[in-house]
Amino acid sequence: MRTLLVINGPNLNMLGRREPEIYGRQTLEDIIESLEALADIHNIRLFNFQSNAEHEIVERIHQAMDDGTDYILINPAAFTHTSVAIRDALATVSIPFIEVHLSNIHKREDFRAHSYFSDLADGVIAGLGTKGYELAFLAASEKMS
Ligand code: CA2
Repeated sequence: MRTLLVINGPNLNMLGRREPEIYGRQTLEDIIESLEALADIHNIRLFNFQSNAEHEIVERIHQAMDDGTDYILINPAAFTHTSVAIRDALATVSIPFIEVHLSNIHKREDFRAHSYFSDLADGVIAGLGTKGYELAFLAASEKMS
């Protein structure tokens, strides 16, 4: 059985409660539920992790080296545009990953257009809302098989 780790960065625990015009009405729990349903169908073990703290995300990525994680889906949220530390952690563990964003970061403020992750990622999905997570899951599932 393959293992997929889903990581969500800061403030994504607030999804569905604020700014629905940008991030939609679904909660993070809804997203994880739909990924869990897909994981059942595809016989994939799913780990789910959300944190508002950079060092916790770095540590969870380190842990992935020893817990059987084969693939990562990550929405680094605001850390997308700031975190060399999370980038380095992903490069260090060398686990392939897909970067997911709910909003189209290229259609927003200029500072959101740069990601510290995209050049390391297998793929990047932005602007498709929660559907982006499902599409990333399907791509990851194919890549792991
Ligand atoms: O579009 C995305 O998925 C982002 O990664 C979301 C981040 C943002 O900083 C990135 O530029 C793009 C922000 C996540 C904040 O989530 C909230 C959810 C509900 C209410 C307020 C913030």
